[in-house]
Amino acid sequence: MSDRKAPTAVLAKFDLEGAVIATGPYGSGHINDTFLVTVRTGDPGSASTPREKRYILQRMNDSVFQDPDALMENVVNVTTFLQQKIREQGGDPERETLNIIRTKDGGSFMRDNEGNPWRMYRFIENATSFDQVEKPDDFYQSALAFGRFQRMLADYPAATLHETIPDFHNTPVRLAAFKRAVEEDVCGRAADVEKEIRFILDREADTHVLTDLQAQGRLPLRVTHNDTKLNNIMIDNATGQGICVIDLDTVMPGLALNDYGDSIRFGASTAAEDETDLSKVSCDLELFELYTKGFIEGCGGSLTETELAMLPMGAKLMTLECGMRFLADYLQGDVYFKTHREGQNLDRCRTQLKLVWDMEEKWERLQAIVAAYSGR
Ligand code: ADP
Ligand code: GN1
Ligand code: MG
Repeated sequence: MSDRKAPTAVLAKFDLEGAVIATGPYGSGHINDTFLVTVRTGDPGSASTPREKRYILQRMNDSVFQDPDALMENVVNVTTFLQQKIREQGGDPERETLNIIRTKDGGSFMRDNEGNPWRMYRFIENATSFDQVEKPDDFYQSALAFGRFQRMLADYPAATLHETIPDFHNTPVRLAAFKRAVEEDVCGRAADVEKEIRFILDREADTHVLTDLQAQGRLPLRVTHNDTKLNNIMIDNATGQGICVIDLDTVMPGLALNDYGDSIRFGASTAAEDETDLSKVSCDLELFELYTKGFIEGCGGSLTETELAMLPMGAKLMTLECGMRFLADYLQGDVYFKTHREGQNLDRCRTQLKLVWDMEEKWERLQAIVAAYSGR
């Protein structure tokens, strides 16, 4: 990230509960520019001890999300809906979903002088978002929470949601975009990654398995999160439970299998997403099992027979899709995902392809695990 501090002019527009005392870059998301903002609350002249309060400020990535108004309308509506549900269930709506901090003139976001869109959330305290599984139970808890999240949105009016990124998990469309990136080869990088290109093209037949089932009406469209990485959930430091699902930019109608699969590709891997030593990368069967158990439980019996049967395919396809997205971005000059070093998107692609390969090797075992938790 180039800017180390949140711009004062932007901070001044938000309705904060005190004077800003610190700001700095935060988190490891690949899309938005995220800052932690700390304010000191209370009247400086009063006898009571001043307290600190924290916020998350984000410059939204408007080349990825081209319609910030539509996106924030989704976030406002989804979080309001979730807050109501959480309240009804006796939970804490200020902690168990995102809370938007309004601008002083009541907006859900603002634009700076250059037209960049910025928004702010209440910081979820005493909870952690993990970049890798440290304790297996955290992964199980994340599965429960992502499953529950989907269940809570089961009666959300899906038709009112804007599609913030069209065809976001349409794998055949992603494959077509990947092929274009290979053909155009704008950076002259394709020749060096022939092996990876071939690996992806060899799996063309897989890419449309789920979209075909969907087209045949055999997979239901649900309101899903669509970006269920482990670091998009806050795990409560005290209880160890998945307390809050964050990063709601891609909440859209989608397949439950994609939410399941995206979590597996990220969290059930034995290595980081950008690990350079591929011998360290594999799909951990214990973690696969834990997540499968938790997700099925979290969905509370709502998954259909076909969805259950297709869970391993969901895991494989989300991993393959992510691999082709990373490679397409590498070929296009690293214009989509944030990178912090040369070749990082290629490294990310390679871990995904290694995971796909490993899942194929373990295919029967993945299916057996899923069957054991599906009541089949
Ligand atoms: P990106 O789309 O770039 O991934 P996220 O919205 O996921 O952006 O935010 C990046 C990181 O910032 C998250 O992984 C998490 O660590 C942290 N974060 C985001 N929102 C909050 C919040 N409300 N409270 C605490 N941490 C947050
Ligand atoms: C991005 O925003 P973040 O870092 O949580 C991406 C996901 C990818 C992921 C790969 C909007 O997620 O689709 O799976 O990187 N989000 C968007 O790590 O493209
Ligand atoms: Mg994120």
